[in-house]
Amino acid sequence: MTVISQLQAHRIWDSRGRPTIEVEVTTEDGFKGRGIAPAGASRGTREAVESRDGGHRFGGLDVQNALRGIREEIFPALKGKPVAHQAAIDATLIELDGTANKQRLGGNALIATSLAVLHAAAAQARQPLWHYLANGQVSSLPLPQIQIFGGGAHAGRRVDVQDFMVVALAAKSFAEALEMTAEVYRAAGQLMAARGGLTGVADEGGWWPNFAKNEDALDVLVASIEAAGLVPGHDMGIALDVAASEFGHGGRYRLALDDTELDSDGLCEKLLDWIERYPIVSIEDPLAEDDEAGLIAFTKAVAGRVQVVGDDYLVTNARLVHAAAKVGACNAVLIKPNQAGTVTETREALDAARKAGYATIVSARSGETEDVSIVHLATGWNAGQLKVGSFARSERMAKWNEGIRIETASIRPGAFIGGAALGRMI
Ligand code: 2PG
Ligand code: MG
Repeated sequence: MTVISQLQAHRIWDSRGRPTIEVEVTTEDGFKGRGIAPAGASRGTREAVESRDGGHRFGGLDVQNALRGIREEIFPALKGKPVAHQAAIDATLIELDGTANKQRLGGNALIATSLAVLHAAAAQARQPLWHYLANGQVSSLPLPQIQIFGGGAHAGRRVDVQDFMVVALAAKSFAEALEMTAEVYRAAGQLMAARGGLTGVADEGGWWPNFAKNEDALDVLVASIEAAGLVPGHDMGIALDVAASEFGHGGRYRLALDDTELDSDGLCEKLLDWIERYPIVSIEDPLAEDDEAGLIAFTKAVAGRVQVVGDDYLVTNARLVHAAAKVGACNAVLIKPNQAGTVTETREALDAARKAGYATIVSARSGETEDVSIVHLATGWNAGQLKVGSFARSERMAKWNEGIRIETASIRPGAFIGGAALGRMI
């Protein structure tokens, strides 16, 4: 069995022009794998912590300490280990770091290394990554959630809600889901231009949210779906990431754009009202990560109708997913590898979600690169759904385009289950 012989780490740059980590693993027989750490802006407090140098250089975001840790500690520990033993390698990384939140070596150092090992293992198996991960099990292309307007922490808090997205419910294939979204994205740009509100894009490529109220974004979204010749709620649904932890703590929520402050029940009511009036099929982080009672109440109120996704609240952590399932909070889990810190822990969170009957959505971060690993994870692990940001800018399009390549090259017809991938039942 082929073993790791070389591991190189260097600083590259992410989609926000910030430093990030790239690791390249080489096996003794010359197979290579590359992993890159993405970076979030709206982060859960319980996710794996990045190692950043602090100081003035690059706003304190340089990663030299993390790179040193990879070279001086991680490489010696992994050298000579079989590249296909992902679980053992990830266990070594976790042990080496030795902290509960990976703050010593850094979640960014660990996930870049873990992903590089995974890619090298697929390379030595001479398989595309998704195929290697599927390991003979059924796999399918995920249903995309694609952002049309960016907001919250990704748009200078111009609006409070972070992601206004669409879901191509009627698409028969991944490629068709993208075709439908392309038309909606274009229509939304034209509508914004007509309103005099077209002023560029937010961090994930969604149109800049030039709105007077949060709800206006929903109106323009519905109008965009119609302008694209699609039927809202039938062909195309709406998905929101409220990212409520960004504007709410201790059960109080301050919607700056709407100039209102709501308690947990008040925000629940507002969202329920939106669900009545707009074709919303999925809501992520409807309440803050510290508002479990609110999340339970909201999940119960929309059971069977709307997917309720835990991101900041569950941070791709199997233990937290188990606990949420026990109390009935959320019915779907966002799966972000860098929140967990290793591939194995990411997979454990996905397995915990499945066991609980929760849907799963593999997700990118707002700070991304050309790395397309998450498309392979979503497909190979048969996660059902994928969230990557908008339909513009190459760090996003690289991933959508990778999905097209996988679908074109390899998947059996009928493998795309479309809207059926949404979790709504719990
Ligand atoms: C999220 C992600 C992606 P960030 O909240 O789901 O939209 O944002 O990477 O900034 O946490
Ligand atoms: Mg989120």
